[in-house]
Amino acid sequence: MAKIVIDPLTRVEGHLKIEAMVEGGVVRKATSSGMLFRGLEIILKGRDPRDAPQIASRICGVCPTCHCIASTLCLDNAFGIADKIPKNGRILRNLIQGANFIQSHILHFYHLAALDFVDVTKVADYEGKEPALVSVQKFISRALSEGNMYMLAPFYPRYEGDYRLSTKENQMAVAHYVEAFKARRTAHELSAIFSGLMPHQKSILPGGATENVTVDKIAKFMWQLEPLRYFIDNVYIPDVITVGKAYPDYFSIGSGCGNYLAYGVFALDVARTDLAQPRFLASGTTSMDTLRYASLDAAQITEDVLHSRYSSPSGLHPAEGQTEPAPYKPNAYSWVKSPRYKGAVYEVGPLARLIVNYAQQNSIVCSAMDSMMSELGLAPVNLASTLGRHVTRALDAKLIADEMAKWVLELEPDAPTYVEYELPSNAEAAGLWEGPRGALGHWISIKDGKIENYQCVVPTTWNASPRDDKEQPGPIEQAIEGTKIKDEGNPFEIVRIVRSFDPCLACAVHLITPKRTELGKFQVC
Ligand code: NFE
Ligand code: MG
Repeated sequence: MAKIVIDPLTRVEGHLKIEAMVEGGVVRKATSSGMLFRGLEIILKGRDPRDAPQIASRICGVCPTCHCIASTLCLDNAFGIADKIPKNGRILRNLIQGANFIQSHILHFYHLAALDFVDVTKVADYEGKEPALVSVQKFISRALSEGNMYMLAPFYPRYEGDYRLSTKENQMAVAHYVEAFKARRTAHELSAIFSGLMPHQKSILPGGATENVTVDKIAKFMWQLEPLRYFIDNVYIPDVITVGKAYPDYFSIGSGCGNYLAYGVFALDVARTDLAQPRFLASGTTSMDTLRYASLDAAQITEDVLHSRYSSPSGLHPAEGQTEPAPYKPNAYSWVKSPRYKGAVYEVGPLARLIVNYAQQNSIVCSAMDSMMSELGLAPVNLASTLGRHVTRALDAKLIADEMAKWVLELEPDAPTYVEYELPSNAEAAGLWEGPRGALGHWISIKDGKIENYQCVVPTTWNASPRDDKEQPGPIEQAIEGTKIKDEGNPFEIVRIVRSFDPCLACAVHLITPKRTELGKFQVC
């Protein structure tokens, strides 16, 4: 049996290690390990609850807005004002959140995952006019002419994939890699119109949002959203389709657990405060086997820690959750806990979000997904795959950007954006929302005006979870198991599968020297 160790698996957020046992060219067992302890849940204890949204948003620089909103929803609920948020406050939150979804999805495809399918060394003769592209082009040419591939960072070192795009398609993809930086800047600036700053926005707080709504800001937002919608429709989605047509087998590779869960995102009304709140993308669960929609019961969420580096009890609901680090716990191989729903393994993320809403027969989602499946000749089951996750993430970006163009027109200039509240001495509450990478939950308990307990279960906790108390592998582990590996010394199939989940372990840096020649370790045992 051969053992593949990929540590760190690069081009994901944070430090992720993947191990795979291969026999007869097929992965028989895979493990996913979060190699970083952060302890934000512990840091929050004992603090003023009103500090939680700002501290919790520091969990991540890529998805800070969803953490801020999940934390704010906890406080809205705890303070008894969840159904009193003014219309402007609700819409401002959606717009600030939507801009971050767009930024994050473009980042993931162009700057993290697409390089698994694009061969930058094929663009050496590109005659571009765009200055940024020309400089990328020059640096690639110099590295190739000097025969020093390590000059090609961040494109190299890499596993050598079976690169199938034509030279022209590769050239185009690298041009779009450069354009995508500008798109991401535009998305951050879009958010900042109403959030004041990105990342770690300053506007969203319990009761609504602080930024006043003016005609100028509405016009600026509309004007700035348009280039992003153009980029998504004319660059991002066509590029995903190009990759999909070149790699049709990746619509059957990396399928995963087949169960999907979403908390829902983008409030359309604040009349209700529970998971039945009308949201543009609704909460719920489904499975690829049945495609039947079921509503979600948040009381059925638990977190196992049998194989996680915590000494706290296993199987607790997050409202009762504990975070006691135990770095040397026997048989533990990850700092990630194992969230489960009704004891089963669930995938979260854009695929989960859209397939749940497809099962619920959300007409906007069904129409977008049916037309994409028809363009690529796919059935729904093919979306449970490496490229299915990319396709649904691109559609997620489009659907959200299109709705944002409508929401901004619903803002009412000079109308209130937040309501006042009183701080209770004691309360317990949850904030369930979605980040770009999927279902995000925060749970708070307040005692004597201070945070007594705070627990977060983030999207990557679901997807990168290790085996649970029943030894059920997590979604990423299941997606890798059963995969055929052409060459154990160059396991590009594994990194393609893992990156399709867009994992984010934490915003910390694990250093690797530029001279290090080893991408992973390969041993026969
Ligand atoms: Ni750090 Fe995040 C998103 C959240 S992932 S990127 O999206 O919450 O676990
Ligand atoms: Mg947690």
